[in-house]
Amino acid sequence: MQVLSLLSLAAMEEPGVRQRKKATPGSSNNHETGGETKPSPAFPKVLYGLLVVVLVLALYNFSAVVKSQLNQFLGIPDPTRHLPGVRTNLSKRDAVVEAFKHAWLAYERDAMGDDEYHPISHTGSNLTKAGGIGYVIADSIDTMIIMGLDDEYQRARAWVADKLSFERDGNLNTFETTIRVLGGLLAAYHLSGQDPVFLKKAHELGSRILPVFETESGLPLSLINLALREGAPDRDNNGYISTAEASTLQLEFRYLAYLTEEDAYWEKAEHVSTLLRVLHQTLRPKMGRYRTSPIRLGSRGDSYYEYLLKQYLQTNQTEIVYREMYDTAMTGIHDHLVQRGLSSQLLYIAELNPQQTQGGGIEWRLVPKQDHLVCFLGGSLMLGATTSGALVEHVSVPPQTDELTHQGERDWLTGVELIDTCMATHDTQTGLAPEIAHFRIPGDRMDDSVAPADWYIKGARPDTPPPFDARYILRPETVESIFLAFRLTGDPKYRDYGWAIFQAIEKHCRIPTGGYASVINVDQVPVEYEDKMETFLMSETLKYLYLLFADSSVLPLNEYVFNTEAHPLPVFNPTIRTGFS
Ligand code: DMJ
Repeated sequence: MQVLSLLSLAAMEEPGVRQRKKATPGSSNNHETGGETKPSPAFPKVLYGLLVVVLVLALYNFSAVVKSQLNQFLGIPDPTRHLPGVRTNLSKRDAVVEAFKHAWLAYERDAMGDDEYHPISHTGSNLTKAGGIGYVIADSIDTMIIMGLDDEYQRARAWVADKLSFERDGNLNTFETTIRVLGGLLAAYHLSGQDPVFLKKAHELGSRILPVFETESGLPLSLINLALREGAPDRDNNGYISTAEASTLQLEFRYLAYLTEEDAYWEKAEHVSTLLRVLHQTLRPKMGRYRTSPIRLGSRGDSYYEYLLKQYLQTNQTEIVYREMYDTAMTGIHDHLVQRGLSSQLLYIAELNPQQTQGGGIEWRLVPKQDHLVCFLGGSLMLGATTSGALVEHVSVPPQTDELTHQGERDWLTGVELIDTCMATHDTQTGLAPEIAHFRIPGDRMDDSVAPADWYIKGARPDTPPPFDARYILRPETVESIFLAFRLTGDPKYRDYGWAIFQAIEKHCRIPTGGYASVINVDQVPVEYEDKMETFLMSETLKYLYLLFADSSVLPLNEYVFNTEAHPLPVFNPTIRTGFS
């Protein structure tokens, strides 16, 4: 199409060229009117002109730089700068499907219907004594649809239709239930071609969760009793709810509102965003019922930032307020949290911890600690750069500098570097990354023999029990970012990264009798297991790996947003508008 436009532009210019030549004394036309029989001197000029056109066209077609510059000069959008098809890597994609089946079939055999799975003891367990609500099943069902596992899907669907009950008189975590079960049912509804079973269950669950918002402030309560339809505060956390927990319900509730046309879901979830906006804009954490707490992209903070961008994307980039909140937050992160390793210059995201000063004030201390959870941010920044940070409607793959705002360019580069850092933390005995990495800083008094590299696992000592930080619990964040980076760049190095992680999981986490287990020390071979297979292995880690090796037309990024548990929800044009700006 664009080649055609260029040709028609060139054709339109031709007469003008001839006209100018006509007016030139001694030009070929003068000879033509003179009726000369000898070859016209204009002929070689036409040939010459044709040669130039052919040359330009050849360059246009074979040189991306010339094409891009010509297009830019002529104001023509360049198709090659848009999403090129990324082909499936069949053998790697199928290896991931096999891994999913290895996990699912073991769960189905040993613990069907239970909320959690323990692959070494071959048992299941539930989150409350009142019985399970199918955490694993709801979390896995959309992955089955995406992978085309029809037999497994039919059995899981039958369980949802016949056995899933929310009449459970016990306290469940509001955030986890929303992102895993509600998110999973909503994605299953969409991907199954709108099977009403899933919407009915999602609607019922949403209505049972809704009472958590019945608080003085409108901030949700951390726990929900689905049978009593009553929220409850988390006493272990003195009744406080973390930023991430309060702000990671919105994609699910908005989509539920859109499907059911019940505005309450939208409004209650959105009210939380209005409260958090004030909090983050004024940077006065000690407001009213807010408590000063660490500022971090890891646990208790992570998905707040993720959902700022994704709320903007979910509503087809129409809710500008979320873009503004996202942009402000990313600038804050760059101003305060982005750091570099001492010798390697690895880019990482530190934490800010509040400390009481002698005068009773608060001082913020930078802690060189990065949770594995933070690794979601690399891909998220890149996705944000190509949407919130884009100057054009369709950004190239990979983006060209002139397509991004200054902030978009900054975020893109940070995202790329952060993924490399996350990959560097896989440089362990197992090739798996630890739960938490610390980075060397001047004067840290770390012994070089314990922390020879730029990053280290705090508390790890030979011949002593491994610290909590040394675990790998099948988390998805690095492969999530790798998947996004691959879709946005087409750079095969990301498939290599993902494949290396997949192989490490296969080698060290796979239990021969079925399922996958967490390992308690990524720097010890052979590994010791923790008898737990987290549900996010099947909902996130294996789904993102599958998508990494699949065709880029599977769940295109401009049509879907993935909730924080990797459940894809479609982008839609909202009928309800944000009530704040
Ligand atoms: C998932 O349950 C979600 O991604 C959540 O936002 C935090 N991380 C876990 C997986 O690591």
